[in-house]
Amino acid sequence: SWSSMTSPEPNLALREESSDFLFYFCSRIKPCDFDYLKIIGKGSFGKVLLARHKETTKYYAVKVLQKKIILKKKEQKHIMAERSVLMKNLKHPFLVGLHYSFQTADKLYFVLDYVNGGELFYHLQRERVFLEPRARFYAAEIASALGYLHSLHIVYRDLKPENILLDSEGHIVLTDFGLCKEGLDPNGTTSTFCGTPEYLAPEVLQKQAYDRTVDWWCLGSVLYEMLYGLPPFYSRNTAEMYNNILHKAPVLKPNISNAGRELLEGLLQKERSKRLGAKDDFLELKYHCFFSPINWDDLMAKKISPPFVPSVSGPTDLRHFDPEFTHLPVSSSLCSDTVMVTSSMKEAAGAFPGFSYGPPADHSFM
Ligand code: ISQ
Repeated sequence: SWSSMTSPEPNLALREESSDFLFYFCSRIKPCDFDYLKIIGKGSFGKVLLARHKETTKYYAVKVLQKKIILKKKEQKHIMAERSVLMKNLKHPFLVGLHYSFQTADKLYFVLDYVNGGELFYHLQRERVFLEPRARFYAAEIASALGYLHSLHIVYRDLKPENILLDSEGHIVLTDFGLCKEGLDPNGTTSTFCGTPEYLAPEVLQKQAYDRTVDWWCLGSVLYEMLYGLPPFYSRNTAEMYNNILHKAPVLKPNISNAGRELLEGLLQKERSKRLGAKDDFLELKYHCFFSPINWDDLMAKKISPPFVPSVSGPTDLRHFDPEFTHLPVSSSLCSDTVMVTSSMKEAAGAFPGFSYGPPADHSFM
């Protein structure tokens, strides 16, 4: 047979690359199918844009990553991991949905749900703290999303403020699977350090083995900040904060309920084997008394009215996005139809085989 005569590797690579090629020309979706309206987020790898699909006039958040930068950082495995995570057919009410991914010679594109209620922590900063029922609602929606990911053997790992958005109704949407927004250190050199360490679990800080329990630590950090107004272990001095995360007990002042403090103590356990969720994962949170007012079936069905509705007038209302981003000019190169297979770009172009994705296209005309 074929497979016994030749190594399967080259065949596989060929098939995957040509499928990208086919996808690009045959599918209904390509960069120029969208109008790129505004930049709504920016990181070292690329940016997130508000885009309108020309034909349907539907709005999407399109994440555009520069292959060159990813390759320089030897991060392509990371990106392919994000894509495969996003595409494990993930469907959950509190996880951002991926509609398509595709690539050109120099860029990768993710077409995602567009969410414009603002970052959860934008609202937290305005109000300093949330009352317990509101914090409980957000923590429950986040916990159910994390529990869902864990059930598929996915560890989110870097739950952090900027990845937690509200939709226009006030429900949680988690974004960014395995990508860090920050990345350039002050010298502009490459760095493996992603963002601030405030939510990093002790085992991650120490570069030890980690598992799904890191997510419960991060949830504890988010809940702590919602209730107390500052992250646990916070210090202006980063070295001190590191030290606090590793060695100090969290300060749990008695202005919150006993159930709340007990939950935080369980989630912010430094030793991961003792952390709440170490044994039965999400179930241990689900049945914790802090969450006893939550009907989890109603929560999943979005039947619980959000405690706060962000004021947005419509999809193009960008009031909750940082003007630092939205005032930037949108690059016109996003819709230049310079297609793959140009020789100088071949190195970058071939590095992400099988990246492109979309609903099956209609090839009956061929
Ligand atoms: C969706 N809507 C707004 C902002 C976003 C940022 C990252 C990923 C998805 C997003």
